[in-house]
Amino acid sequence: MPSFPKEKVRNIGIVAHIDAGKTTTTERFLFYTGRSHKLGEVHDGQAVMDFREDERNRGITISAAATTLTWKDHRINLIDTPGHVDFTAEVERAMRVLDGAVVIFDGVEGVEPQSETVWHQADRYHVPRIAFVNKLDRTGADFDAAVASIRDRLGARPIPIQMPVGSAETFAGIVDLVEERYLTFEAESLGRTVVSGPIPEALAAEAATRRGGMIEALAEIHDPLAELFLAERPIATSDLKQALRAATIGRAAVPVLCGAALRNAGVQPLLDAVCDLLPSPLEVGPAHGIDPRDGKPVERLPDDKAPFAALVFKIQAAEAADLFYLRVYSGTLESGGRAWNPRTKERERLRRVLRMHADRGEAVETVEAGDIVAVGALHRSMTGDTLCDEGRPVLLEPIRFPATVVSIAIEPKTSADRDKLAEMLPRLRREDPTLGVSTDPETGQTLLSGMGELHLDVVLSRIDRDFGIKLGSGKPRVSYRETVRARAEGTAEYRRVVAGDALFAKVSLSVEPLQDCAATPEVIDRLGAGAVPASLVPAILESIANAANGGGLYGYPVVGIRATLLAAEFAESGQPEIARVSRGAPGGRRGRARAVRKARGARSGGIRRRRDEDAPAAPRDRGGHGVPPRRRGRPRRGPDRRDVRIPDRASVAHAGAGLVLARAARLPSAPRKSLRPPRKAPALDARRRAGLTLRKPRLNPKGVAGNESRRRRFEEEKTP
Ligand SMILES: Nc1nc2c(ncn2[C@@H]2O[C@H](COP(=O)(O)OP(=O)(O)OP(=O)(O)O)[C@@H](O)[C@H]2O)c(=O)[nH]1
Ligand SMILES: [Mg+2]
Repeated sequence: MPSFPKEKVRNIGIVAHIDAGKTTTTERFLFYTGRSHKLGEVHDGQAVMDFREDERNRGITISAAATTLTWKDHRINLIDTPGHVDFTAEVERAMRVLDGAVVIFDGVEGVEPQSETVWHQADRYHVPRIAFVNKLDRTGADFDAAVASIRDRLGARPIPIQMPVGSAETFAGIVDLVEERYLTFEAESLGRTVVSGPIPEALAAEAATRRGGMIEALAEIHDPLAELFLAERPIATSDLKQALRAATIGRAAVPVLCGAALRNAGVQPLLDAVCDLLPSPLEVGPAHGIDPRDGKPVERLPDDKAPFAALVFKIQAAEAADLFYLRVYSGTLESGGRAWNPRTKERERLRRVLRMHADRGEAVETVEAGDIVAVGALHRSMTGDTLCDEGRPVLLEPIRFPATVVSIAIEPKTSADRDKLAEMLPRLRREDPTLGVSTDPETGQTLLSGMGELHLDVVLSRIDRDFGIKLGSGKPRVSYRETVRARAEGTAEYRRVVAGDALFAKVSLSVEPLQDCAATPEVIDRLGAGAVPASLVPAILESIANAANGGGLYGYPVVGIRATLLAAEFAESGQPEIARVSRGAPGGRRGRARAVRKARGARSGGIRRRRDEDAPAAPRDRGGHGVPPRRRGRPRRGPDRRDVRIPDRASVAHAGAGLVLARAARLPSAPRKSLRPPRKAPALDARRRAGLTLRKPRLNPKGVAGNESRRRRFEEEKTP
């Protein structure tokens, strides 16, 4: 089968703030290109691209959806992305693989917060874009103000290539400044018929002024046009189109179009602009990666004859088999052929290659450079993996996903639900790399973490509805991080008597902020030789890192700091075995307990006594995330587990480091609470609300419950 001419392929994404009209515009694309025969509306729950049940119920896009359209000899592979901040990772992966983007703005609001985010994502991946100012039929719509906000808030160079005629209820049509035509969209045919006529007399002067402004702006960045302009020679439409295309692809300017997708106005000219102004895969240049064998940089040209290279950018959990979305950068591969995954060092067979149309797939025989397709059931590939030619391997740059910011405790209702959940969670995580699964160290409960409360709510309802797993869940909590704003020094002493043995340590530290306030803490040793036994230094450094991780002033992990160990004193008296045991003796919990007993010798009751004197209170039921911990036959935190909590050298240093960190954070520099403020929980159903009761925490300033109470106090202060 002859391959589709690559210069006529466009891989584009539709990105914007929530509700700007991405899906509404995409539905018109589908309708006018003949891909769908009915106009699906988001507000009727009928949008083809929002095919998931939760998308239709909530009226928002949650998961990016792909389709392929044909418009004027061009093949447009399009991804409609969600605008809600909780699903920003969907935009990230789309940006990673797309060659161009249509950024939609609300004609009333102009640039909104998420417009800025997607704009910067596009900047990061060097994606050329065109802007579409939508909703000009809304009261208060102001095209010029929206263009000004693109310039002022995004620091871009917007060049309007259209002019709206009227606004809000008087919005009547569009003047195409390049072709100098007046376009109206016939209501009876749902905008299918575009009437193109001469610019009405009354609009001619304004259109001419705006056209002059467009040419001047383009002449500033496009030399051939500048020459024509300065020589006052006639400028043909083709000259203008050429200049616009070069400026867009070179990311020197952003052409701005306008319309009202819901009123079916301005959509076909936008499709024309996608074909005329955005780049083909050939114009984007080679994909960059490294050779996994020697780490040397390699390039892959968008050429069918080059070795095969593709990136897995999305995995969609489906009932029958998961679907893996690929962007092919070079080479070709037959359906059923094998590709090499350099990360897993395994061959993967590309079975069932599909060109996706929202939730439907159309089988294709061959994938080639520039394609975006989905394949069924890869074995161990993950999002961000490269699939390539085994003989000429390449590792393409993976996709970066943001850290999770909110977590919630979940509790399966029955043991059958627990088993199903254990099977489902890895699949859900594979689909959604921004979903975290961990175990609460305080309660042993499963914690789901995600990008926001809406994200977690969507995941929970999906677990319930799609997989029939019944869960109790707690209160979503923001995963705050703390950092310090200024350098501070401090010294802490640790004196404890453990079963008659005196332990002593004194640690001096400085703590200072790093430039990157979200960076993992750096710990540096500046101790003079012989200050403490050399074997102790790694333990102290590790303990400082653990102390930072264990929580600062408000009990949240401390990030973005450099802690420097300035001085340390240490006195050891007996019980070296205990120290060793505590740092992890072989043989698991029981093995460690046995070792402790052995270390204690014949002193009966020693363990119990030590626990009474010293060990933190049993970490049971601190109500961390508001769900009672599950009951098991055997208590999770039995005596043998607590044996290993005896302070050892590491925990001595830990205590000192913890104090210093806390003091540093308490200085006038004031802690910096990074990340976002808590947002209002979305409506949770009554059943889950029932799970929100918080148990009163048992306070213990030394143990984790101390963190817990600090965090709770902080959150109570913060929550409006
Ligand atoms: N008045 C008016 N409303 C519009 C227009 N375009 C879209 N809408 C409405 O705006 C709402 C949101 O539209 P969507 O297309 O779902 O917006 P979206 O950008 O896809 O939203 P998310 O995917 O959830 O981020 C819907 O109710 C649309 O009917 C328009 O041109 N004019
Ligand atoms: Mg949408």
